[in-house]
Amino acid sequence: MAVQATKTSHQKSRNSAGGEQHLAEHLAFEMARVVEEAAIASARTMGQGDSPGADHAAVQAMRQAFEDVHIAGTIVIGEGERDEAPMLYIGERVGATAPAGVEYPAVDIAVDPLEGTNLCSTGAANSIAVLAASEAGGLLHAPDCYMEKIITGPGCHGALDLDAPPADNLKAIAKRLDRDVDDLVVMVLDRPRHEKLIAAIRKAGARIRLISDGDLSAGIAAAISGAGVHAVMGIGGAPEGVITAAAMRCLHGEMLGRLVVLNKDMERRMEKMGISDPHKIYRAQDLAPGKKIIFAACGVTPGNLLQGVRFFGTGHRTHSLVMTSQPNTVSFRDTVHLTGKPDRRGVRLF
Ligand code: VTB
Repeated sequence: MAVQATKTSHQKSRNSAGGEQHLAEHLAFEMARVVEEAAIASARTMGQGDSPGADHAAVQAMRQAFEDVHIAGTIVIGEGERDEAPMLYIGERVGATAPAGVEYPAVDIAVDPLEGTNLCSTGAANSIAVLAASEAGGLLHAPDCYMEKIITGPGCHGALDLDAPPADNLKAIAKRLDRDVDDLVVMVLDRPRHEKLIAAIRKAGARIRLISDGDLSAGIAAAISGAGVHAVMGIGGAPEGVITAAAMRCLHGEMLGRLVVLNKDMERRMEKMGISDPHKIYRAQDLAPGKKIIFAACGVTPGNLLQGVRFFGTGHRTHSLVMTSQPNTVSFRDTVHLTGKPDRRGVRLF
């Protein structure tokens, strides 16, 4: 049996003084368990060269873990439409069954059970299990398309322009961070579509880290000083963009995003999803407008921000980032899960 804190009931949280805050913190704790379960399951497959298998393990574990969370949850960003995803599909209801007479809070959830499936299957850095949650309506129902993004830290509010040349944005970022452009590190997805962007960043003199996947964890790193990344630029997934925005709401990072509309057909699909202006430039608060945002990510493979899952025979250890916007808390959670018989080794400090 895993060693875990005892659960308190929501009824108690609601009735106590500051109950709303307790509820947010308690829910964040439960959400941390959800991403940890997904991370543990997928981390077992690390380096096996089986991306679909890694993803499946994460999805299954996450779906199961939701059954212990005291919410009336709805997946708003997930594994796809109902007909293409058996679990965690968009519109799926998740959460524990409430006893008669008890109503659990309605929560919208955006999940990416394994962000960076290829990273996990090759044992590369920075794959994470991640989710964002909010009161109903607090997360944009983003279509599964691309999004053009710039993500930086809290110091860059109002300094970015998605239509400006990369060199101008880099100058603005450098100025806000009290340094020169050639001191900056920019993360960019290594894709042919970024050829011009990469050339422009190089010409401006900034340093680059090309990543094969995972602009979500890169975006979070850009908003946490000391993580060694000052900006993320380029085109990545829109669903990942919404989850990144939820993290930005907790970290006060600056983010601009615009959906990439390739044709009229896509424009019509967006209209159907309630997006009337497909060319709109979104900020974090537009993509994740919820008042009560919860964000939880757990490292699968070792990364910039989070350790990967470590297994040691009688248990395993996870490292998660768990945040709430109200109260505004950012916690790094280092958890030893003791699942086997007690042995001589016990718990290590690090
Ligand atoms: C990015 C990246 C993801 O998808 O969002 C990317 O962060 C965008 O799609 O890890 P392409 O792979 O088509 O460029 C991922 O690579 C996978 O979800």
